[in-house]
Amino acid sequence: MSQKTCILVGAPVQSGAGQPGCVMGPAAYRTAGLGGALTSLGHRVEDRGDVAIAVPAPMPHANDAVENLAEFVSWTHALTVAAADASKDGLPIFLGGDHSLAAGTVAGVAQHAAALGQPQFVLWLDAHPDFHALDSTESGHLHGTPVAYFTGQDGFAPALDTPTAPVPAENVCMMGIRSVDRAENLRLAAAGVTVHDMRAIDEQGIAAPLRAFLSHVAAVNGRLHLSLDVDFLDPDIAPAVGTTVPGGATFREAHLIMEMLHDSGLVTSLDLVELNPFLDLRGRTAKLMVDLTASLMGRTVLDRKTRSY
Ligand code: 5AB
Ligand code: MN
Ligand code: MN
Ligand code: MN
Repeated sequence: MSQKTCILVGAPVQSGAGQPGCVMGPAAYRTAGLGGALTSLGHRVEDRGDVAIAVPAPMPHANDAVENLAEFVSWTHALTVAAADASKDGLPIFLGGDHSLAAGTVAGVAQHAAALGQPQFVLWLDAHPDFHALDSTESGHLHGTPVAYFTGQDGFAPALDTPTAPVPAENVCMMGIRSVDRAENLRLAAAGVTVHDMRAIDEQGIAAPLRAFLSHVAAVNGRLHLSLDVDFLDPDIAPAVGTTVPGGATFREAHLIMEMLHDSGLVTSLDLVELNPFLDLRGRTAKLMVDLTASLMGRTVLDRKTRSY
């Protein structure tokens, strides 16, 4: 197993969600033992603490539904810088915070990939595609917009410029999708994002489509960002999220993805998002997210090297 330097970056963002609680996410991951789980696997861990923003002046938008736009803009700028920086020093793990943080984290890691001359890919594990722009969101909750932003779709100007290194929509692979709004559906098809919804996973399992995606990333020497939304998981095993949708990934499907990702050696950055500890049951969702991260970073049931068969 290759030893990595894991850089923990807290992103206590909750301005993009419909209800408060995600601000407690970074503390919950630390409490659930994320750092210790990584060091026990032989990795180096550097915890950079939490990113913070100054309280910004409100920013109105033509779409009246939009909430907390100024906070979204400030977080996106701050996290783009933090992510580009951390990428230089190791494998960043962003402790969310709601999913609006991925507008910044993915823009930042993609900037670093562009500097290295490598293509950036994103594996998006979520019940939702988060593919609204500011003009199409109906809820106004900006955690529903980050993929549209970091793939450079229209509908963010003049609040935000297009990222300096947008991720091509064809480099985004989504799994677990089971709640898509009409405007997102139209835009996803036009942009060419690969979407494996839960129906496809029911029919094919997760291994075949994941293997196909990973061999493509490897073939073009790509860097891979994993964005893991708690609501990708079935709410029965992961209740601590504000946007539960029934019929999510099982415990084993989620672990198998992490195990295959570990074996691929391709993951270069990670978001853990949407954990709302206020909604958790005795820390079980926080602990599950830590265990999934441990699988991603090399924890196995059997040590392959010492297997006797
Ligand atoms: B999450 C919805 N599409 O726009 C909207 O949890 C849900 O980061 C967004 O995936 C869910 O409000 C955002 C209905
Ligand atoms: Mn999401
Ligand atoms: Mn979601
Ligand atoms: Mn959510």
